[in-house]
Amino acid sequence: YVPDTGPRVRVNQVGYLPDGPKRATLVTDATTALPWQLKTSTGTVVASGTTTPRGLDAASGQNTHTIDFTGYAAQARDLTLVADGETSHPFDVQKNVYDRLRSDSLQFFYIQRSGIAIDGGLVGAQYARPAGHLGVAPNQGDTDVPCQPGVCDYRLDARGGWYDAGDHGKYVVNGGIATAQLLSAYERTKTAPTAGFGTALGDNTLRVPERGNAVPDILDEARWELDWMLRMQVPAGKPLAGMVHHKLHDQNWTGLPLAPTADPQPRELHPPSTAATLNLAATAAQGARLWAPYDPAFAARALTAAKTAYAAAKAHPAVYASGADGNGGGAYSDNDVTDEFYWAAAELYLTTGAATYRTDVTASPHHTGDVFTATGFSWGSTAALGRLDLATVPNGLPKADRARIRQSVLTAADAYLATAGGQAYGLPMPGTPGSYFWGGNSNVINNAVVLATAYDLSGRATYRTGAVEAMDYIFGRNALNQSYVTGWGEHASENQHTRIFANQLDPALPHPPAGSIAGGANAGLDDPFAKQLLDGCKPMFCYVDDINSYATNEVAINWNSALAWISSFLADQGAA
Ligand code: 9MR
Repeated sequence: YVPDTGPRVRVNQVGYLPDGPKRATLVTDATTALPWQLKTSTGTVVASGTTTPRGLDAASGQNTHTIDFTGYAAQARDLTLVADGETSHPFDVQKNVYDRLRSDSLQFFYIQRSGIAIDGGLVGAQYARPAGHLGVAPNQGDTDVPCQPGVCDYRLDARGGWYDAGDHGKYVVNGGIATAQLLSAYERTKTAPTAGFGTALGDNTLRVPERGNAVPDILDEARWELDWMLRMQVPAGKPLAGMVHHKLHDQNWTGLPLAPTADPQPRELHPPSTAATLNLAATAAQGARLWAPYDPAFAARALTAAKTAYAAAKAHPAVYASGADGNGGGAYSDNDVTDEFYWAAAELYLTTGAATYRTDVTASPHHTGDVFTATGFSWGSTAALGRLDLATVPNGLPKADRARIRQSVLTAADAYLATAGGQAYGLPMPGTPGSYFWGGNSNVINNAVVLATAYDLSGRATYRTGAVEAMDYIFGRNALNQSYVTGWGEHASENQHTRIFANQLDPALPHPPAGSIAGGANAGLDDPFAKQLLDGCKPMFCYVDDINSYATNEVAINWNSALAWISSFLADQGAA
């Protein structure tokens, strides 16, 4: 199988900021510098130069050159780069190049909502559908869900939340990081000196049913999930009260396509876990401080639930979800919850200022350890979420400790810059197969989030450059010439693995909505379709835009939340 990778000049197909970095990658056998030209849509050459040969790139197996046209700063549409006889896909240089991505990436969450009819008047008729999993036949949940046999003697009303990904499962571990990233995108508008454009995330900025309620729409969206996570908490008086059920999903896997309303499988609550409990503690605590001005009663309820959850987790610190519990839904197992403890303690401390949480923060190994690993944070590795908030949200940690925390973000960003500088395609991930795994696009973006936060903290342009350039990889400057975000870029993913937006299987169904990101290249080839098609692929080639490849091409809330955070940062850069 040889994919059609189009022109050998690889650009960010969406575009570049006028005052941002502008680099492209040429794939060529040439070993010496070649001339390049930047052309307008009518063929006028507006910039030119010579390439920088880089030799063989390990992640792609390609010989590449870098084209640097950062010097070009005028706004224009449909530019192309020409080198070695090849013409790139067209792209824009515009201040507002990312403006609409801010709302597109967030819109994904409304369309993934469970337990509510999706209003085509808001998001387009093709996405309209009746409410799923409200106990209306053939659905068997989620308003009155039993536990798996032997797990509990009660049922819960666990309606609502977002469908996790291409499946109809709902997982507290993963709901947590996704909610947190939406909350942090919003909180950043309060804390980042370079944001200052917070109205872009205010009320009436998203097409959600709550628009016009005087609450920022991004908080309305995050609350849809947080309300559900609160429902997953074990009731008082029951064994493990205050803990949180790990997940709720179908008894057996279903096929594709399948509308949420048509899912006939029994739904089940799976056992509580310490990880899920801490995910609720962290996000409910963060939510409490953000909802305080808008809905004090909800904020108070969230904080109480967070404290109860945290106490329950401390009482039951090693209740792990089983890695084998993967029928009908994903396992999301995680046998190291020290990072979730740190994250939850940090959020509770930031919201309450209480000494007991501060003690737990400073006693955690993650408070002094390196939480920013080379391959980035993710659902199972959440210490960075706590660290980033301790660095950005005002708090009473001793001055020297606060300075050390903030410096740790800059130090991590320096490492990501160094890594990116060594990559033919400019991404802040090491060029080894171990950097290309299930959902890795979100880890690339999360490293960009650290770079962006370093810029927010320091104002140093080099970090802004790193954060912006990392996204070139996502939007097409890569070995496959593939933009991984639906509707964004000349050659973009549109056949992601999902039961709802399964156009590839049924033309009457839509593609995923614009702003949906695919998991990305995965050298593990963890699904049979990718395995048979792509066996032997170089890491950056281990991706296919086919609905059957769930391990390279699924949608997921935790991947879109990373995209939403960075999109808001990028949109702010254009407005600055
Ligand atoms: O994102 C998850 C990834 O890190 C794991 O390696 C993978 C296998 O356990 O599961 C991914 O999460 C999936 C979840 O288990 C079920 N819903 C779809 C998620 C995205 O593929």
